Amino acid sequence: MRNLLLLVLTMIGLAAGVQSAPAAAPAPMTPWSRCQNGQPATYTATKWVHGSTYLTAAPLALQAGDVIHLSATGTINTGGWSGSHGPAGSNTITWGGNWPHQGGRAYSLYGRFAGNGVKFLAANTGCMDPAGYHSGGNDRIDLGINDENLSDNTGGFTVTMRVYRNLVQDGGFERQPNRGVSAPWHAEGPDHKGVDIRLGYANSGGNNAFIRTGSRNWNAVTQYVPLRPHASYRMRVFLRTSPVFGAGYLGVRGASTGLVERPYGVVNGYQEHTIDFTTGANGAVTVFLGYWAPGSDSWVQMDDFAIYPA
Ligand SMILES: [Ca+2]
Ligand SMILES: [Ca+2]
Repeated sequence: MRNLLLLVLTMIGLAAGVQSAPAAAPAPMTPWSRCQNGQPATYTATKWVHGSTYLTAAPLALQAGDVIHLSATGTINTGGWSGSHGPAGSNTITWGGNWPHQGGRAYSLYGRFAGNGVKFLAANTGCMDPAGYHSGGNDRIDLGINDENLSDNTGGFTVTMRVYRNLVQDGGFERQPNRGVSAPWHAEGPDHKGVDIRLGYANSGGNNAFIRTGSRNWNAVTQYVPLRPHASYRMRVFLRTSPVFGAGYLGVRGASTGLVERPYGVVNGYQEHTIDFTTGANGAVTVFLGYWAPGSDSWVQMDDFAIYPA
């Protein structure tokens, strides 16, 4: 009787298993999600901006894919009858005259993308995607005070700039120009590997990388990633494999010794792998994902590599 009950329960369990949808893989972590969720920025720096500043470079430069957050504290006195102001300036929107930021708030701290000259209020931007301002690739923000007469100003603002950046470049393979593996990505091993360009195999976006072979060789996709020594990071990647597969390994290697690697096997549908590591004396690591092939046709697809401060 007891065995029968177990059998019935097992059958119910199997039935439930058949009916339930496969668990969706978690969304890849992005600079935007890191900022929105209040997680540590990849880089943080502050700069004192004097009240008489026309334009001065923000403390951190921009790369493609960055999300940024600018905020400021402090007070400036802008001379004459114009009074004292915080970073948001006054409620007056400037028009005409010699205001540096036409259409901005008078006496405010503003930012300006060096690449296209687009200006914005920099008092407290919240999470901000430079791509929304048509700023792409390597760029710089300059900071200034929106005042027609800067020469009589005193005081200044302390500006804090946060940059949320995936330390793996082109971690989603969206900027790969062709089917081969191109910089900043590299390959190990003699067999077929490359990038699927808009073939519907990606975990996110349009592209992913793959290795496919019937050999018994080691093949891997790698990237050299400069990091800070003696710091803690988290690596993430999504992967899936053929039903017949070999011995997979992913992780990060230091300059001389292996830091962390993890085995993986058959994965049906994209699955996220996370590895926490510390760099020790290494000022850079090589991120890798590969496998020893089983001697029959097999493949692995990979997407959304990321390294962020832990
Ligand atoms: Ca003034
Ligand atoms: Ca992708």
